Amino acid sequence: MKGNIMNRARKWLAIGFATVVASSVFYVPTVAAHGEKSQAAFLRMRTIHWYDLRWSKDQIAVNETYTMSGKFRVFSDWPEAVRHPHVSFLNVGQPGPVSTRMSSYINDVFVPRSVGIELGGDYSFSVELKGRRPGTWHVHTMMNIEGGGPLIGPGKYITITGNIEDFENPITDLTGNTVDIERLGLGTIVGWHVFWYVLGIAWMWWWARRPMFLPRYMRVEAGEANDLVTDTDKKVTLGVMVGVLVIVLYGYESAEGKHPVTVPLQAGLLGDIDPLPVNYDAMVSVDVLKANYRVPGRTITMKLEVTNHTDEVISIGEFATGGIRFLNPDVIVDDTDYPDNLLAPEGLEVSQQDIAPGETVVVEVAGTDAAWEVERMADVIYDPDSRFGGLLFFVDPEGNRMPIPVGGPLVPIFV
Ligand SMILES: [Cu+2]
Repeated sequence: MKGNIMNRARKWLAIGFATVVASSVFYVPTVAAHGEKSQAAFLRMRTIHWYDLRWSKDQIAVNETYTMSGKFRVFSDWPEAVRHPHVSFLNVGQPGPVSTRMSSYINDVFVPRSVGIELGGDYSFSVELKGRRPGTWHVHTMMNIEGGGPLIGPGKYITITGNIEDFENPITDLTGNTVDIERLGLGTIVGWHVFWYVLGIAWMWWWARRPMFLPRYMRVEAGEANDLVTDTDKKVTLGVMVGVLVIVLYGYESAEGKHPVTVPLQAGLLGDIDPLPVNYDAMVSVDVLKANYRVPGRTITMKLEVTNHTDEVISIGEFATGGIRFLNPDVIVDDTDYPDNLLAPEGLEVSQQDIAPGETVVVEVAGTDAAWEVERMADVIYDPDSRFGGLLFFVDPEGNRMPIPVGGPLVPIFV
């Protein structure tokens, strides 16, 4: 009976093992997701909207730099689950320092620390990155919000060629020395750690040469504890004690002599950055009359009341949400080499494209693409707040783009 159960267990183990092996052999990942897909769709649609993104290159060599730049809108209908972005950090989503961040700017303010950004504001940003580790890496724009977590922007594949051994990161400090921070102080750090570690081992060896436990225990029990520590032991102990103090003092003095000018870590919130001085929302007003999405499906539809406050004819060119861009090909053709998996070049259908100056119209807009499912926006069905947000881009005859936020309840349709 027992042997029977064991046999059956073995059989199922073998089947399970074979299944795991087989599935991993046949599984070929195509487009890798890097965290953002698993985040709640309503959070991704109602926090930071990245747009006008540009990557100066997507092929670089080790030590070569590229720039990731663009704009972002801080959505005004910010979800309760994320704290307001008064302490935010402009980050880069990549698997470790495959490239190093040389500089980052928001509205031309250098932002090595956290900053505050305002709800409803538009900002420009740029990040310069320097190739370090060869490979093909999916690099994301990203904003970390204190009390909210990582808000991950669109990711693009960047290929770095060369050899990591050639990577250099030279900086000139304020005392005029040029140092390579890739290797700066490495010898000193390793040297001191090894030295103290060896000293600790030597101290233990000094005592552990002699029998350690039972004989000593018995002699302590017999009242002969004092005989366990010899005169030589006492001299060695004193020598080590004085030696350690002298070496610490020497180390301190020599470090002071070598680096007479040092400053503490520079930290602290850089304060609020003012949004770009352009008020797109005053140019066009959009009311969402209703918005739906089909379950299962890959389409979001909106009925919008649009008023054109400008004195030019404007056209609906794009709807963007959660990094996905649905384009109306008659108005906008992407020339930025936007990531394929997030781009729907012909994904936007509109019942009326052009809106005359001063005119108020009701427009039906439908965004359709596999990305809606692949990026799991359709998973808004699982979210506790079925509201969406996004940017609708209107384009004037000169080609200027006006991002106008849209948002509101998003109601699923099941039949
Ligand atoms: Cu990624």
